[in-house]
Amino acid sequence: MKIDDITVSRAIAESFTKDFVDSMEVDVAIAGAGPSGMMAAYYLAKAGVKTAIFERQLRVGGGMPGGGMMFNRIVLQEEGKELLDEIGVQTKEYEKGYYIADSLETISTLCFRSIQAGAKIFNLISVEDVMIREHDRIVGLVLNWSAVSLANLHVDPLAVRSKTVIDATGHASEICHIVVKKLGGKLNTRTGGVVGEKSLWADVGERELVENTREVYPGLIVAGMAANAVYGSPRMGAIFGGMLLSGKKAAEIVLRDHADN
Ligand code: 48F
Repeated sequence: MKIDDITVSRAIAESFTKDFVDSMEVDVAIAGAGPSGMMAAYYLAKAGVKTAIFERQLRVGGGMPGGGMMFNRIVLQEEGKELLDEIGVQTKEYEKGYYIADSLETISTLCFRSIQAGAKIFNLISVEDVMIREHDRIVGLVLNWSAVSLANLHVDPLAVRSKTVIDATGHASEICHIVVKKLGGKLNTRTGGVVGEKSLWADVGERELVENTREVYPGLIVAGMAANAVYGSPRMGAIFGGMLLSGKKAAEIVLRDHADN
């Protein structure tokens, strides 16, 4: 067969555009393809919920591929390890109750599982705003190519509508910051704003992370490190069980809410 260059180009452009246009109305729009965002997407897609993730970077994974200080390994406690067993990532017990996994194997499996379950992941796209309607409810995300802000170009964005948004943007908790800054929005934190993460304390940080994973504003759930930053809990370094459990809990909240409505 002779390869036609234009067929290759048309296949890429048409296939991408079809998925992108289809994702303009989803059940759940997730900002950030780190471990918590992809774990949430996996459980949602597996349950038949139409889910899209928008990721600013060229690659997915957020802070996971770098492991701890560029040693590409991550540590998990028992509950986190069980989630890796479920998606087929190998772990080794290091000491009683402490499991070690390869950060690249983990993040690539999370990406593979979430896409195979039916989630769409769009990389190189940044969330630059939210969409709101009456009753101060968030009803979607406002997107632009990451290259636009990198090149400092003045280009207007496009929008996607969703029943629920998940802020899985990590330490920066960007979507919650947007809500506070642009909507004067009152988050349901003790200050009404983003409280800010505390210094490293893995034991407390991991425990509080799951509690902090919740609806922080109507239509907006916060997950992963963003949840601890928003509610004022400690960071935890390169232990990742909490991130996975947080993603799973975010998915469970959505499934419960969508079943009620
Ligand atoms: O930072 P990240 O990995 O968040 P996470 O899922 O996991 C945190 C851990 O990696 C680590 C940790 C472990 O103890 O604390 O930090 O909570 O992934 C967040 C992703 O969101 C993307 C960012 O590029 C990263 O891949 N992101 C951030 N802001 C935006 C965004 C935005 N405005 N639009 C799109 N993507």
